[in-house]
Amino acid sequence: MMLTFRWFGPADPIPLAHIRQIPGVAGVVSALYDVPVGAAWSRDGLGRLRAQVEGAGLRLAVVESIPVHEDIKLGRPGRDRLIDHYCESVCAMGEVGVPVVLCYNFMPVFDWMRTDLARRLPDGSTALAYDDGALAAIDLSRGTGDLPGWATAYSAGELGALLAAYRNVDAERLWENLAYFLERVVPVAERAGVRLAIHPDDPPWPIFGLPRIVTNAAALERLVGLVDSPANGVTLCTGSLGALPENDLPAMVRRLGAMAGGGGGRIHFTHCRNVLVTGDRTFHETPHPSACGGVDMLEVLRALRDVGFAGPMRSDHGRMIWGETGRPGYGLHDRALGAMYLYGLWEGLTG
Ligand code: DNO
Repeated sequence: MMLTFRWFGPADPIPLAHIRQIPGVAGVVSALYDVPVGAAWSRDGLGRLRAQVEGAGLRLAVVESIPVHEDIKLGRPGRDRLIDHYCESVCAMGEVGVPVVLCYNFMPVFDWMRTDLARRLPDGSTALAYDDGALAAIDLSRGTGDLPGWATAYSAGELGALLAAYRNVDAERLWENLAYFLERVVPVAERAGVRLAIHPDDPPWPIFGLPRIVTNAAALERLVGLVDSPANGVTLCTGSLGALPENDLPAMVRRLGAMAGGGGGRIHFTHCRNVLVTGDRTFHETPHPSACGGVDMLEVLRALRDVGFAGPMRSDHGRMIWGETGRPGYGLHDRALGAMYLYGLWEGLTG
C-alpha cells in the first residue's frame, strides 16, 4: 500500500513540502486543474506536474480526476470526439512514465454533494454534512453557486438546460453510456499501463431527480463486468459507500479484491474517511477512526490487507480543526491526522 495525499496543484495553499512532512506519505494525488472539461491533457502538462511532485521528494501516484464531459454521460452525438480526447489524456498519462491510477466518476452534473460545509461537531470542529431534506431546499434556479467539489460551475441557464437534457436519461441509459465509454477507454488504458478507478457516487443515491448508479456492491460488480479487464477497476471510497448503512464495506473489499487484476484485484485506489449516519439519507463526516463514525476502518483495512491491496490509499475529507480555514474537507491538519491513523493501522496489520 502506498500512502498518498491529495494536492490541488500550485494553487493549493498546502505546499508539497508540508505534505512530505507527514510520516508515511510517499505519493501525491493530483490533476491538471487548468484544462477545460472535455479537452485532451498534454504530455507536457503532466510531465511538469510529475516533475514538480518529484522535485518535492514525492511520487505522482494518482490522477484524480480527468472529468468526464456531460455529453459522454448523456450519450450525445458529440461524445465520440470527447472520448477520443479522453483516450489522448490516458495515453499522455502512460507516456509520462509513471504507473498511475486514474480516479474518475460518472455522476450526472454534480460531483460529490453536501448540504452543509461547516456543521459544528461537539468538539468544536466543523465537518461536511448532508441532509436529503436540506437538499430539497436548494434553489438550482440560481446555478451551481459555490456548492462543493465540482469540476464545472454552471450559470442558471446552463444548469437548467443540462437538467432538462437528463430527463431522457434514466439509470439504465446511464449504464449504457458508461459501458460505451469504458468499451473505448479501457483498451487504451490497458495499453498505456493506466488503471481506471471509478469513484462511487457520493452520496450513493439519486439527487435532484438525476440518476446515480455506482452506489453499492452489485453496482461495483456490474461496473467491473462491463469491460472485463484488470484496467477497469474502482476507487473504494469508504465515506461515499458508507453513507448507506446496508453497504458491507469489508465484504465488498473481499469480493472485488479477489478478482484478477493484481494486488487488490479490481480495487486500484482507496479513499478512507468516516461518516456518521444520523437519519434516513442524512449523515455528517467525522474524524477517521472507527470509533468516531459508522465505518469500521480497521475491518476495511484488514480486508484490504487480506486481498493483498498494493495500490495508493489516501485519507479523504477532514474536519476543520485548530482554526484552519480553506477548502472544505481539504485542510491539512485533520487529513494529516487521518493519514497517520491509516499508517498506524496498516503497520499493525502488516507487521
Ligand atoms: C471528493 C472527491 C471526489 C472525487 C471525484 C473523482 O472529495 O473524492 O470529488 O475526486 O468524484 O472523480
